Amino acid sequence: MDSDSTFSIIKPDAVSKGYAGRILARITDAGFTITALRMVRLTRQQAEDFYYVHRERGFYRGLVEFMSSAPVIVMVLRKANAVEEFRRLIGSTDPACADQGTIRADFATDVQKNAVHGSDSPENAGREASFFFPAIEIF
Ligand code: 3AN
Repeated sequence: MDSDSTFSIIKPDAVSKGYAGRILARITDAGFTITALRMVRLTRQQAEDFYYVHRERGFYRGLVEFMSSAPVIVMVLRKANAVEEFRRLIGSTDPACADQGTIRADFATDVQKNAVHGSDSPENAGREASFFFPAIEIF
């Protein structure tokens, strides 16, 4: 995956509260193109595998539980400098610290139920996108 793509998840909290449409509008209004999208309910095993890098962290069990608790929307997004631009759009991990007008400031509940995921590097974006989408399903 090139550096102009990133991977995102609209998390169970935001999907359950009916925020998905408004979050997608924020994303496309900010100039991102959606190049892949699907709604999926993660199994516990899939959530464990996706967040494997965090397996030693105290919040790992709770995170796996939360991410497999209800459907999510997974997607690949395209824009120049996508990873950095998207992380700016979503704001800090903890919504209490997120800048005004960011997606997490407006839609997240707390540091775990923080509405959206955005990849932290182009390498991880490629790894995370391929976890959900074969190359033929990324337009
Ligand atoms: P980000 O998603 O902003 O890159 P990471 O990669 O540090 O943040 O954390 C991955 C996910 O783990 C977060 N999106 C959040 O759901 C959860 N998380 C991170 N820090 C905490 C924490 N201190 N307590 C509970 N959950 C957390």
